[in-house]
Amino acid sequence: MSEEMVIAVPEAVARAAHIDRAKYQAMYARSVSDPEGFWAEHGKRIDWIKPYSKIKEVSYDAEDLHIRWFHDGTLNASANCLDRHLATRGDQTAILWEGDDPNESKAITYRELHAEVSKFANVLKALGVEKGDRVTIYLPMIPEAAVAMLACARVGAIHSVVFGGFSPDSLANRIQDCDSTIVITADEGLRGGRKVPLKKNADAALASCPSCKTCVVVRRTGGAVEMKDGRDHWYHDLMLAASADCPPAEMRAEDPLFILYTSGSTGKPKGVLHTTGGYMVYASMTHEYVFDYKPGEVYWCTADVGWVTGHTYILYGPLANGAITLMFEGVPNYPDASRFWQVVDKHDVNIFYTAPTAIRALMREGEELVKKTSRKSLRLLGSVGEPINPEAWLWYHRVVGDERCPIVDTWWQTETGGILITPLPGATDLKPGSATLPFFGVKPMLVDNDGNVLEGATEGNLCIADSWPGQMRTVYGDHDRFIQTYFSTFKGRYFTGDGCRRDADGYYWITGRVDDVINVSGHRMGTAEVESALVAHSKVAEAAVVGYPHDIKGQGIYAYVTLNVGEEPTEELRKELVQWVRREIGPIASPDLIQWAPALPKTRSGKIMRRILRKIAANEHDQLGDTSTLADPAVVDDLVGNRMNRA
Ligand code: 6R9
Repeated sequence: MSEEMVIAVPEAVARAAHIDRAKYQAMYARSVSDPEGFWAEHGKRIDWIKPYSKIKEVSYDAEDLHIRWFHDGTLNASANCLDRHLATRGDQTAILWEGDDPNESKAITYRELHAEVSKFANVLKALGVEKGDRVTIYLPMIPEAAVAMLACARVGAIHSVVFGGFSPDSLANRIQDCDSTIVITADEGLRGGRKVPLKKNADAALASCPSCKTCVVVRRTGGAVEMKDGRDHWYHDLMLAASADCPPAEMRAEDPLFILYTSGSTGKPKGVLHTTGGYMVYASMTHEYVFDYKPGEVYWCTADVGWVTGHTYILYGPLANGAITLMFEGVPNYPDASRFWQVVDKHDVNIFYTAPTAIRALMREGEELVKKTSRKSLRLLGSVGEPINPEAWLWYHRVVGDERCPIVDTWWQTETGGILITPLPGATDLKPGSATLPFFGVKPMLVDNDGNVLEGATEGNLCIADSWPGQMRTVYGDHDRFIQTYFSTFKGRYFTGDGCRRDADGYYWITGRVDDVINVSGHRMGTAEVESALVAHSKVAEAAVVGYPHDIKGQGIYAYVTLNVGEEPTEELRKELVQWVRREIGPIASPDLIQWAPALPKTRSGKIMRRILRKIAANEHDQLGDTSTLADPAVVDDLVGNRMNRA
């Protein structure tokens, strides 16, 4: 082992785990030397209606790009999450729901969830939803979100979940992009004691979506909302009349299961499309092995179902495995910053999976808030969403896990469907800050900017050499963009957009995005999206947005704004622009710092030199590097002189 700190697998953990070191090595070796045989065997962990005979049909060649897994098999995802468990654990809790208010929680059994999903599937059918139709879901973290998603899967409709923090405009764009004809929302959401006007936002969005003709509204808070005759229906009214008998639709392995929009390097979010068979195999397998899940354990992933982590590791993976999955409506610091650990004690949570930004925020509140809780039920911790700095890792390990619980730092993406690089708790010695080693069937590779494959201990662009079953299949409605974005930078390989270091032990250390995507509190934000929101303001002439290091968020949003001639750069305008971006995209896109830029640094050919803007934003203006291609060097002097981040 190399010089970094290493935390060895505790022997008791290895003994009790599904996978120990020897098993990992043997299984991994087979998974990459004989993928067909490996996945033929592991594909069986899912219930198929018609078994597959084909395993993997993949070409990463841009001329003929296709990705198909278990192609001739048929199945239904909701049947795998519900029906298959009724005989063995129908009365076991499926979803353990904890409300925003600490006095509100409920347990829903597999049998109850099966009935609710079947009813809502019948509701969808009665509203005219058919196989292949797109259904937009804009719900808070309430059980109805799971019901709606699984009901779509049951009838073969494609769900597109839009995070409740997105603005009416963002919601409208996502409804329009996939031509969805129905939206499921709630009167209001509840987070940290505050109400989120979901129905009001949906109304505003629907005003610009004429082909979306139906809106189903879940009553969550009872707040007053307008209901439009003929378009809007109360969820609970529709459910009253619905039958709880709805046979699951027989879907082909490659039929779409869901679309999930994610930010890229251009202004327009991409509709990442996942299909049914491979995704379900990969979601359930990674959930069982990465979290070493054992029957009866309480598993809690704190993500929102609006993100891929919520899709795969609150819903599909755990439910396919018959797990008890905890769903939390609230936030980490309400009523106080001890809430996570209170919930852990209240429900005897065994496995806890959260994001580094939450850990850093709680770390700042001090140990006492953690230490006053027991947490003795915990046995495994997880991290996802961004690189975890070793300091936060060690705090999580020592303070939250009492040095007893291994931490799985799981690297993956919306596009990958499930975890690709991760420790397995019984098999992998840990190094704080490293996502460690690849999961079964995953072949990471590092390449330089010219595409040359780098061997040994090195650093480069992270690519994946071959397909795995959970991989996205296309960008909805734009297959060329799929090929362009992921398979053309480095021919014949899937390019992740991340930079990465590999150490002498073969451990992977993700260093962050190498494209124009920034990671704010574990959420992906395209700088181009924020820029186009800014320039949509009537007083803004030009804008450039970069990320800068932020203690809690990981990265903060730093915007350089050039105003139209004659506009005054005032404090009011600065606030107005922040509000404007919040309204245009959503609170997660709020600029943290806005610097007035009389001009932006450009090359003689007019390209904005973002490298320089990043350095100034990071307060590293003494390391600007080569500035000889600048059209006007005085521009940079002005920006350095008036920089906003002097931390
Ligand atoms: C699951 C999810 C994906 C991007 C990814 C990378 C960053 C995620 C990470 C991590 C370092 C980890 N990322 N997990 N970086 N270590 N354990 O977050 O999906 O929202 O699509 O973001 O997040 O940069 O490329 P998504």
